[in-house]
Amino acid sequence: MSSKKHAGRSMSMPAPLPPGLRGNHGVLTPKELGLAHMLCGCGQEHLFQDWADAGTDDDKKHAFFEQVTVLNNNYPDGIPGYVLNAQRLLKAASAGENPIAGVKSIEVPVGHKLEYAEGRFAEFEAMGLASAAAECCFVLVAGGLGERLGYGGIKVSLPTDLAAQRCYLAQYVGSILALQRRCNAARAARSPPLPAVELPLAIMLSGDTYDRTKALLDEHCRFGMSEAQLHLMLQQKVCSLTSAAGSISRASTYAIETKPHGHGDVHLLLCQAGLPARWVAEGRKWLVFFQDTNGLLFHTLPAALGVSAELQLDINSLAIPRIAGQEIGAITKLNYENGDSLTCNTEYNQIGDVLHALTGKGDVGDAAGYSPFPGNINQLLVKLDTYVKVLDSTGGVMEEFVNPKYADETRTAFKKPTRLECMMQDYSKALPKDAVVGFTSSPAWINYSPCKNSVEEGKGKVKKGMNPYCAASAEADNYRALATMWATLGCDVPRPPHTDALTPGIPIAPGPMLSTHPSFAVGVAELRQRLPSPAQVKLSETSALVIDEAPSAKGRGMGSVTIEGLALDGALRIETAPGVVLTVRDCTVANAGWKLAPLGGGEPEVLQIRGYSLAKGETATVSITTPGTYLLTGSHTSGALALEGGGGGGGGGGGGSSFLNFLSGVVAQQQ
Ligand code: UGB
Repeated sequence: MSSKKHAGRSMSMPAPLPPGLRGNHGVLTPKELGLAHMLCGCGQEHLFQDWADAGTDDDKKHAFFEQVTVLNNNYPDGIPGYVLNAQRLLKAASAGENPIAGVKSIEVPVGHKLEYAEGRFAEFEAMGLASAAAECCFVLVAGGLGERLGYGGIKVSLPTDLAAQRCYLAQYVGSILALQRRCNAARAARSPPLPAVELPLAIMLSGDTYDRTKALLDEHCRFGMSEAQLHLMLQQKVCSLTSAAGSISRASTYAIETKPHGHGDVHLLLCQAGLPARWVAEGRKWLVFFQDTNGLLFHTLPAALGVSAELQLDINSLAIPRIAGQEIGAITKLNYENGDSLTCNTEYNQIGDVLHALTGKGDVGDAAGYSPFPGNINQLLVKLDTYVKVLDSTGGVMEEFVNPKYADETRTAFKKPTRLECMMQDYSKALPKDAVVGFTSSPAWINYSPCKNSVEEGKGKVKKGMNPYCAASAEADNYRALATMWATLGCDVPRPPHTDALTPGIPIAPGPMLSTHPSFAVGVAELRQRLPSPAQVKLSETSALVIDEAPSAKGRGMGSVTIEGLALDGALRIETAPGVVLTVRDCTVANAGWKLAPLGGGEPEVLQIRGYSLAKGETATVSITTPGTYLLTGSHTSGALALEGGGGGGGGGGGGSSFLNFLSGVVAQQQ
């Protein structure tokens, strides 16, 4: 992947080998000796300190050079290029150089602020779904291990909620496939019909997450995606550095300490894989970048795609109103003295200083605490043809930065090793001057609630007046988002105020546990079809409703479950197989239901990071496995109920009540 300019130079003028290496000439291959010269040529002789003479630890020495080969190959211009960049950035950091030299003012960039189902929301959404969605490719960055969350597993395997137990990866893939089915239905209805498309998904993983993510995908048959539409990319780490001179840190006598280089690696990996160029050649137009644990991601995506399509934005940053001081970047427009301007993310650890320098005020909010600058949620909609041009000119290398924690005021020694980093959103800094840049902001309740922080970290955020962004808040916010959407359409869904009764120090939204499969409804117009008479839908504060439908290619719209009338006070789980079309009408369900319960100790980590478990008392389960058209009606008001539907020809079912009636024939005649 790299041009290895520096490696070539050091080969032509070999640096003298340090003592630790001289005794090893006999055991090292010519290639290994070349790498040793290269390292010494860029000031890394200390890496060979304490090396034993030939005959001792030889396997470890060969392993060391294998590691060097990987590190060298995975950085443009190799390790020498990395060291040079580090020296330059560390010198600037040590001198306290102004990162915004030449900037004369800062302002809020142009963008659309959308409210759910209000103003132009539905119009943008329709625009996004009509064409842009069929021209989309998706890129998930999931190389982060989630140390802040205190979870040992991979974050994409975490359930978005305990009610449906669907993991983030299943949620994401399910959402992409739901969009794909809508696109293909619309394409098939054209005259002449357009061929079906598959919407590709590329996932950037790291050494920490690759094997487990691949195993998760294999175990679940890629959650329904085809092999051809899924691409896994492996992000490598970079060398850690111990000094401003760019000295590489040792993990042990024969190993280099490495650290992640940041989510900006995604551009380099996409460029190397040649995917964007291939996608453009296939006629695709948009690229959606997103991160690993935002369960709300797809609620606003169609509308944001509509904004991108209407304004032909080269980059559209999805955003939420940002609370001053919140640890999310700020979308800013920087105006330079030479007349240039740059719309970009200013990261949360810099925005305070930048604002202080430019406005004299720092990162302060309005009366309600909000910064004037939209908050970056690292969901980026990028115009693909421009992206390919930028990759051609940059090789996918985005601007890097370094953020050392200095040991004292001399700003030379570090408290712990540092490294160069790069950020996905800094793609905007590589855009040509005439690029069209904007943002689409929506309220956080519908747009952003990731699962990033441990309970303890979350409590700290709450003390500062912010969303804790932990497992408990993410789960509650997922339920609350659906509850708010249903209520906006006119359903009776209570939304009591936040409380930390169950999760001390972390106030979360109580209310019904409402969890629907991504295919249930894509967009507000389709949700209206799924809930055609919202005044007839009432969920109690303590109810749980899970709709886990397998998508139906037939039936009314693309969703297979329509709720015309339901009064629920308890737990109802509806599962439908492909080809099932179910209407819920004049239906009452009451049972003891489910309850979030405090932990007793010894629970698995997935519950510990939440701080509670889910106690399932009684559940009315409706599981229909045979294709056909069904009506769920009547009243069931005692005990648990389990109905396994047969149907199709009108048979099957169970439970011995009028709760589930098979009306396939009758409804089929109506169609
Ligand atoms: N990630 C990788 O894939 N590889 C890496 O090397 C690192 C991360 P974090 P961060 O939305 O709250 C970002 O660590 O970097 C993936 C924005 O910069 O969760 O602190 C990782 O798996 C910030 O502006 O976030 O901050 C995850 O999916 C703001 O938007 C993603 O990158 C902030 O996110 C983000 O990694 C936020």
